[in-house]
Amino acid sequence: MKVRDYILKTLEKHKLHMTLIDPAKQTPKMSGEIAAKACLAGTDAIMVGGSTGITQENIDATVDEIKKNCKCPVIYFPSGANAIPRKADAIYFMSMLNSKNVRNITGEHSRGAPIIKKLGIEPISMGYVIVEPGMKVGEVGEANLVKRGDIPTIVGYALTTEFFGMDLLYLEAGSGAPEPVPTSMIKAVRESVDIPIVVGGGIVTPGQAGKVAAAGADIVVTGTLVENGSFEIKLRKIIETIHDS
Ligand code: 1GP
Repeated sequence: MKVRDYILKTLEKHKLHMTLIDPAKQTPKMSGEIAAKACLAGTDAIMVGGSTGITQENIDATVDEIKKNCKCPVIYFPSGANAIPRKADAIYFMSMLNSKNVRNITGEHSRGAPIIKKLGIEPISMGYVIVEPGMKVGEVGEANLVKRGDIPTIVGYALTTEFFGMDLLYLEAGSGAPEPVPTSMIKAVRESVDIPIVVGGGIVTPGQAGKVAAAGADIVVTGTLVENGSFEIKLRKIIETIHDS
């Protein structure tokens, strides 16, 4: 089954949790171990990527280790066209709609698309919008950050994503953000578009995950949480909260 279909079919049953693993933060073997624990905890897919330090070597080795340890789909969460993992099941073909640099809107995409086509990786189109504080991805992506609570602007980007015919919309506060995207913004977006909404950045507790899901997120992403030692119990609670929402 295509990963896009898997996401849509799963959404008919429950909301999804995805675990983001950054290959630059640990060895490929350790990434494989994290993926194994995340799968046991019930995550629905593994996303692999990071804003900096991605090389063809570390991304390929990381995807190999994850696939050895976990049956979930592995989706590349790209930072550019320079290193595309050969064995990923799918790639978020994502345009950072509020970047000031065309490179992040369509530039890297037009360089990467022929490689993706050749490798036969499934592209899943996505509008990617960075909300304050944005953290590293806001900085390297040269984002014109959407202010926290700026409903008209976030709704404008959400409608743009839907009108462009993209599969998913990702509202990103940035990895390690002190707070997730405000629930008022997620609610307003939910009321404006029908496409699935992904929310990530700064979600580290079941309470936060529950609020984000209740506000209208269909897919909740956590990354930083799995980088810190023993995370299994907390992750399991977060995933249960999302699946029960
Ligand atoms: C980052 O949204 C993801 O792109 C995950 O963020 O690392 O804060 O969980 P965290």
